[in-house]
Amino acid sequence: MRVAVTLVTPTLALLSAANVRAQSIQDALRPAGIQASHIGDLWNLTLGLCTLVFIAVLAMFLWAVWRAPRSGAATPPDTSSITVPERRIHRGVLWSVVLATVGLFVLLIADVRTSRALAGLPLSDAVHIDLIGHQWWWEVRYTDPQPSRMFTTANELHIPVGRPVIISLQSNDVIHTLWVPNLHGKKDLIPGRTALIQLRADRPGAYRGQCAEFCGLEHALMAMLVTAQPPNEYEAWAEAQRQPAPQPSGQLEMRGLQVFQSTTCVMCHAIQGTSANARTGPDLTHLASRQTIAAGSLPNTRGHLAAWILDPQKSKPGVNMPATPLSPADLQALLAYLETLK
Ligand code: HEC
Ligand SMILES: [Cu+2]
Repeated sequence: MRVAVTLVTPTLALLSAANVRAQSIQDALRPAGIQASHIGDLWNLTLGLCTLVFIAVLAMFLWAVWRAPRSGAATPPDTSSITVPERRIHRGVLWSVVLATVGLFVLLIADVRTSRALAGLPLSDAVHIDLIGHQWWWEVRYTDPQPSRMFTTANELHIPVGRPVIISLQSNDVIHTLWVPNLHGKKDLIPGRTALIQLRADRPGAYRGQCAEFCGLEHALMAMLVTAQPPNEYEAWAEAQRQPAPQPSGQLEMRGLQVFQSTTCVMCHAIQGTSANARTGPDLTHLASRQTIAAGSLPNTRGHLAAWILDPQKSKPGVNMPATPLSPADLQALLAYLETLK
């Protein structure tokens, strides 16, 4: 299995080219949290048991072939097994059935125990996140009993190591599936319903997730990045995200904000601290603090941002953002402004 995974992973990485962040991992066999370890244990048990059965069946088959008497064309047919009941064969079949049943029950019990363990994650002091699936990006809302402490971001989750996280899942359009293999199994985002998933990261790191339900043309380019970090780093990140976007100070950046507010961008995007307050597209208040744009499809660099704004259809055909023709001066100003959104 390891071998297969090792062979398949680089191929997939090549296929999805730029959208795989080099430093993030996406690997169900390397759990980074307690929920994924429960699932990993179940997988190891299933693999171990099935390997034993496979080896046993193969060994018996080879033994039977090796033991069978050699015969030629002249050898008379051996019909003894039809006429004389073979007690040994009966016993063999009986034992196989008993062993198979016991094996299946072992798996069944392990499965139930895994489900119970997954449901038993202690949830005190949890971080609450609302995750909303869109074609083809993730809206992320950090909720809080105090409304002033809530904030919205997109496509990148930050979570504190060692603290439980309760993610409430909803969809804006079609069925999507959240899957961050290092942290947990899959869970569907179904329109009109709210599902919950509880997880905890026990090791800091960057874990890649992927929409795991075919949700339309750009399903393959609907990734997300989960950064699990020490609690103090997480708090600092959350505090920075709660702030509105800084007022631009330079001439160029001020002009960029004007470009943003006077073109179509404001019809779909929000930047806290400005008049832009639409929710059709990702919240851009802290765009520059994210590593990727367009749900993990492109690195967040000036060049990619420029190409994205001028013609998003080229990077992600079918995407729900139109091309915006801008003069080079306007584009440079807009980019300079977007880069201040730390
Ligand atoms: C009709 C709605 C619409 C308009 C108009 C629009 N966008 Fe978007 N934008 C979107 C959607 C939807 C996405 C998410 C695309 C995806 O990843 O599938 C997006 C993504 C982005 C992203 C990537 C954000 C991220 O974190 O991944 C940036 C940056 C962006 N838009 C900037 C702009 C700018 C600048 C303008 C104006 C020139 C603009 N958009 C106009 C809908 C729109
Ligand atoms: Cu999806």
